[in-house]
Amino acid sequence: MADLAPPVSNRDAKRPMGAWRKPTVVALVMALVLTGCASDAPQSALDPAGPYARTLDGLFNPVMWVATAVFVLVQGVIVYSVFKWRRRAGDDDDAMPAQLHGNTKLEIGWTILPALVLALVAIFTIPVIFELHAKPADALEVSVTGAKYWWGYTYGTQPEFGITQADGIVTANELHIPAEQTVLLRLTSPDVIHSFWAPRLNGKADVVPGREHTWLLEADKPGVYSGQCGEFCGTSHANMRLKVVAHDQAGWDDWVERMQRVPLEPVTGSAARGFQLFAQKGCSGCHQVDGAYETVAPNSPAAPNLTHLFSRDCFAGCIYDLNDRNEMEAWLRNPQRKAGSLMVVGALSEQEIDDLYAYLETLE
Ligand code: HEC
Ligand SMILES: [Cu+2]
Repeated sequence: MADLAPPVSNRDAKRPMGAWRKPTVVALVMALVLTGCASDAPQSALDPAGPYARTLDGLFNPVMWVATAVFVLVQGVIVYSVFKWRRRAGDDDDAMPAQLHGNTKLEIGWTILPALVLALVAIFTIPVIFELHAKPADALEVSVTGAKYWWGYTYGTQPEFGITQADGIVTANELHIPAEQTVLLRLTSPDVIHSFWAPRLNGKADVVPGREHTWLLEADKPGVYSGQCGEFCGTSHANMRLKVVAHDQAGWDDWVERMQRVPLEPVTGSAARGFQLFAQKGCSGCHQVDGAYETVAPNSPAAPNLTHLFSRDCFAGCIYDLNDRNEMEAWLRNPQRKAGSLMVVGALSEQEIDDLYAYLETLE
């Protein structure tokens, strides 16, 4: 690196012209490489997949052009000045340039102009702020909990969306919604500040303890839209991902129907032993299973409701594949494989892990 920035003295009049070429080339190459990142990124806010994300994109574009114009103008003046008034060979090294102080016209100009630019940006921005904080009456409502380091979703009884069960639907990490339907999220946190972010469906919304923020989502088409926590919240912040699964009408009806069926308690074999172990090993102290383990220990950390665990594809903040049995067994063997995980269990024998797995598998 040393040769990139050789020690340069102000007085070094004979500095060769080529000295600045290398850093310039490096910077240009880096700019090219960085702008080349991830053309098919699944989480790109620049590839909106619903009306709210499109609204934001529609704000981003004009603001970016305004910012680009300001950037080009300011940098242009700087670059122009640097070249025009640079020190030339033969200049008198000890002479001071003319010292100027104050220019009222310029100062008024560069105060008013940015204020006007910001006012222009505000004209675009303010209506969007209101649009994104509306609470449409015909929306599907979901309460979202951002907890260390996973997402919980509770759907209250809403017969117009097929949810008729008195205690609604509770699930984790995968947020299921109908496509082409406004969804109103009510965001809260039991611990620290998180941020709910599914970039193709809307921007980030802070999830703050002791407050309820609302946020809107809507997907144009059925599909899976990935997202993640957007606010540093602790060791496994980067492992606090999520998926939004948007269904067509038939898919939504199936999902709702499945989520309202209470799983049967296993009575024989490995799964029945797993069912017993679920209480004996303390799992039920933290995890709820509807119809079987309804109440958790008062001081337990917030933990995913496991009633329909196997209706999902991913677990533990959507970082592990639920269709891969090895991932789940590794999790039960050592939940600390996810750094900072708040799941604490004693050592389990391989037999116990098999039995617990057999029980968990019945939770579909
Ligand atoms: C001290 C509380 C606690 C205990 C006890 C506990 N867990 Fe957990 N469990 C958690 C928390 C918290 C998470 C979420 C971890 C994360 O994603 O960061 C979790 C996640 C899980 C998940 C993934 C769920 C999902 O949808 O992401 C499964 C499965 C699970 N635990 C099973 C068990 C089993 C089986 C036991 C008993 C052997 C157990 N847990 C004991 C707190 C606990
Ligand atoms: Cu978080």
